[in-house]
Amino acid sequence: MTPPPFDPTTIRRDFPLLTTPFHGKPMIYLDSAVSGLVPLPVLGRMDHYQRLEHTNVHRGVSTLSQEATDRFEEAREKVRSFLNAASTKEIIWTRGTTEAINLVAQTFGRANIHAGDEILLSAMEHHANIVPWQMLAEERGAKLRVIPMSDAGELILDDLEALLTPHTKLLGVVQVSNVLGTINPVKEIIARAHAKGVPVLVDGAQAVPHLTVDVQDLDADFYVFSGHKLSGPTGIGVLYGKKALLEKMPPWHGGGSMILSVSWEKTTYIGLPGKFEAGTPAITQAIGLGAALDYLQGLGLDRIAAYEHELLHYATEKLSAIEGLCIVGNAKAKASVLSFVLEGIHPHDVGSILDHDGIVVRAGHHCAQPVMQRLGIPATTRASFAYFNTREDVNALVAGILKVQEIFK
Ligand code: C6P
Repeated sequence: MTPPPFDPTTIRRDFPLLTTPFHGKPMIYLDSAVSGLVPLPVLGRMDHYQRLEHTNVHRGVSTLSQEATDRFEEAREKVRSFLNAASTKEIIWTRGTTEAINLVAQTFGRANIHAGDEILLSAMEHHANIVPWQMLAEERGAKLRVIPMSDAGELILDDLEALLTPHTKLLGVVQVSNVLGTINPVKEIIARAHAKGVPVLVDGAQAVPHLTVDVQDLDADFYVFSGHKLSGPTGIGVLYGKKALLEKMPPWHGGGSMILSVSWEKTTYIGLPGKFEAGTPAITQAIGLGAALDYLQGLGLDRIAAYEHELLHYATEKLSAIEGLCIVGNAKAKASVLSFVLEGIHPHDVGSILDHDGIVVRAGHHCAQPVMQRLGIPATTRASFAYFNTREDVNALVAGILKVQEIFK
């Protein structure tokens, strides 16, 4: 049976914020890269769980506790299936992308990275995939090296083999840049790193809302993302790691739920994934993330990707036609992010004036200061698109930008 056409008008009804007056107008939300809106079915699922199903998990013999544990573990299975991981043992709940990367740095990193070693990162990483490694490098006397990028915002991979030295202990790369929208060829990068025996961590925070991800096909060693960019709630994220690697890594946080036995002399730990999940987890949020995956899969991940691709193309054409506007990030492969600068106008002013018109965008360095330094700009204004945005939203953005230019004339 042919599915009905992708219809953002109907989908928009699931997002009350889009019909709530904002500065006296309906809101135009073009900031899904900072955090996605959560649709009603996901809110409903969390509300239902919290009202009628909630207690702590992995702790009790009560029916309520066993059922809460089942719901929580079903959510983990949904994530496993979403990423096509081989096992739920490879899916570790975290608070988000940032915590997942810190977990890898503090466990895999501390166990494997020593004085004189190198960590190779790309020039377009978010601070979340720089700072944890810098902290570790400082502690260990290791060194960060950087895969350069072109002015268009594409990684320059010509010298990748030379950058992968016998000292390289990990390569970290973002799949989709949060500033430039660039889709990096992570499968190729992983294959080339593996040929030199180097494991790879992929930051998928901006990729999972827009691309179909198969961690086995990518052969990623670690893959991380946040629930709140994926139509789910904040406070929940995922570390995927290959079982063989996770098993060798020491635990990170210690406490309840991650132990097999504790005495004053010694503690022993349970296996995966619990070894990395000390304390009461974000149960409602994990169930919410599972519901978000159901919701997105119900809309069709391929259909979302195709729709957003077309919308980005439309927006790129429209914004390119504005005199005095320069798009930042012109890679051939891009997803859902459109950064720009306006000649003679600071991005913060652009963002504030658009905001008064009910258009929500982000202005700043987007937690990627090295990208700004590389491009020689202090900041950009960034519009980011989701499956509920429409051509009308793009037209409103264009009108808003023209108004900003008029004010600064
Ligand atoms: N980027 C943005 O506006 P957390 O905060 O842990 O959920 O995600 C961090 C993060 C890591 N990697 C990438 C590529 C990201 O885009 C983000 C979050 C937001 O671009 C907020 S700074």
